[in-house]
Amino acid sequence: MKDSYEPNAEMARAAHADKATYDRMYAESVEDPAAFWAEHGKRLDWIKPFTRVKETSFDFGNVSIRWFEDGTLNVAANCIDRHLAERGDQTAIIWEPDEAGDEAQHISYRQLHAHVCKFANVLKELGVGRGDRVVLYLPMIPQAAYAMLACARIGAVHSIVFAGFSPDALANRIDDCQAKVVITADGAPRGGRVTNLKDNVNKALVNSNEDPKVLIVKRTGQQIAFRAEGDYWLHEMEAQVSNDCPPEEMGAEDPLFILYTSGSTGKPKGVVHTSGGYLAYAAMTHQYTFDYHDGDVFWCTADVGWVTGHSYIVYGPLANGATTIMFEGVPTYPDAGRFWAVCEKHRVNQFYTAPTAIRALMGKGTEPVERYDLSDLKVLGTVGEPINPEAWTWYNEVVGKGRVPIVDTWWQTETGGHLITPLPGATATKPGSATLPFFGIRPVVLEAESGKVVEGNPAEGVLAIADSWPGQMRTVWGDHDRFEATYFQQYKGYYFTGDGCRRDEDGYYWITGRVDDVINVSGHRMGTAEVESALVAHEKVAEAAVVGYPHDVKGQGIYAYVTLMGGQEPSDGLKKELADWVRQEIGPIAKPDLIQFAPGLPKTRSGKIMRRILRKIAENDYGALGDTSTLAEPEVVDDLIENRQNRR
Ligand code: 6R9
Repeated sequence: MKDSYEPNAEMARAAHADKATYDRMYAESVEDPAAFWAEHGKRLDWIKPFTRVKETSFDFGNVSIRWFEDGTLNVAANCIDRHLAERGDQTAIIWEPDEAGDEAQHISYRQLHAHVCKFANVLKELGVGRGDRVVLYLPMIPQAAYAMLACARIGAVHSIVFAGFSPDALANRIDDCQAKVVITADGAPRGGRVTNLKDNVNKALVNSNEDPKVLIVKRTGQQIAFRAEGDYWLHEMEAQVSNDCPPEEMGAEDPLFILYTSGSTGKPKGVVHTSGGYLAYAAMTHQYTFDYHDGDVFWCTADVGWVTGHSYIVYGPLANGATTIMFEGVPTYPDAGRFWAVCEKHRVNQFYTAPTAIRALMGKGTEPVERYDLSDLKVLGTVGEPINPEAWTWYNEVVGKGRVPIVDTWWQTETGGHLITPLPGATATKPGSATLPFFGIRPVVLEAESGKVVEGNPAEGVLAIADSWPGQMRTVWGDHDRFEATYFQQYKGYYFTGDGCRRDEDGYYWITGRVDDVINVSGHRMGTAEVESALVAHEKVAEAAVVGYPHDVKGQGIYAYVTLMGGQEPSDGLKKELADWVRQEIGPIAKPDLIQFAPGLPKTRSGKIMRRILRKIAENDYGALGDTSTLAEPEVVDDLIENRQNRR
């Protein structure tokens, strides 16, 4: 395995940035961020141009992040209307349905405009206006993009809930943001199986404190439980509204969306992104990181329920007038060649996926890749978790045939867009490293305990960011104190990412994973506390502790230690019952991979569960258990080791 790859010279010549350009622009961006972003803020169409650029403070107690504050714009107009004169007939969205045999749809910018305007008028008809919240619980269909842009057009705030989440998770989010409308579909086909989304919404509303109207997209035509009151079919309402809907003039700092993400406590945080800064940053990173050029076909395989789908299926690409693919299906249906079939069929130029998908496909061998012509590929991207060098190399050699640069993009829901990433024409890559910061990003490595900045290379510690960038989240919905406490309290003056990292002798960043109680399952964040509270909600469970352990395909798997209520007998049947219970409570991604019944959990004398020890046991790493002398009952550890569930 090679450990470094220079950028391809031919690519560098045509790229938006070669190494010299990156070096120059990066230096400018950190020396005078206000001047740099004043220039690059102009990539958007402003109704009233901004005069104030950067007003940001990371001071704990007074954290405030405002970009382009006095400018006004409309995000949907930036993603659609301004492209109409030049590229009205160009395809904006290619929709690839779940069934490989079903026809793909090509939606031009002009058609997108009409769809979004109609959708926006339907929302208005349902009483939605500026600042109102709309929850989207949808499959990967074009209407998901229409709904997002329709909200943006009328100044409403969308909050997408991943369609794989349970009714309870949906209800919590509807309540937290007090949604006025929920948009869903009759059914969601994925990998040949159909989820009845409308049923889930009905269940959620039974437990919700809110009474939102429900707008239903007809996707499958299946029978649904349509309620006599409060339910509306999109197609029926669309027939009654005009397709003229002028965009609202919004402030740069008006919220565009809320997206809930797991943290180290049980309750998901509503990450708030605003309009001007977010869109400028999503668009600029989309252009530079993927070296996107006019006419290219871009495909991000994420779901719009995650931030990656927001920034790199919808907002970034459409702001750039790109052709973006929306894929309803999964990588392995009808077979393990599906990704590559779609790449060939739509002549994809930039392809962006997750390490977990690469590892799963790697397990199916090279034949499903070799069946297809992938010669249009120019850039391959990854996101979501650290990519192991084996998977990186397979991606490079088998998919890219050694001629396509790989961009390993490190970022978060909170950051809006890429923070650490190679640029294809500029950055030499090393398998497993996210490489160097994007324009305007000042990463620092801090000593975990003391918070001291680790100067010089190499360095190891936790990753923080020293200054704001336009795509940064602004607050936690309804709880600014939680925003400050989560990201700015522990290390004063910095945005703390929650990730550990290493910086090598060349100044390259290597993300080592979360340092908090968040685990990364197939690129999705799961708070261990969320899984624990689901487990203890089960009547037979007295106590539970959840940790991550290395998993070949998922990156991390979920390992749950469970103490049963008195009188309950451990059994394989009960394990299955508990795993299914969590699946039902939160969703399939939260289902524990391994459950171990434990008569007791290792605790300090003050009653704190020693997760460090549980993590080591789950990892089969007993040599490194560390100090167990502070345990109240050291002998429980021996029992845990004896009965561990891990393979090997
Ligand atoms: C975009 C997204 C964020 C967390 C982040 C980190 C991990 C994401 C990564 C990566 C190593 C990469 N992560 N990209 N780790 N290399 N290229 O995934 O957002 O769902 O909020 O997750 O994912 O741990 O802190 P989100």
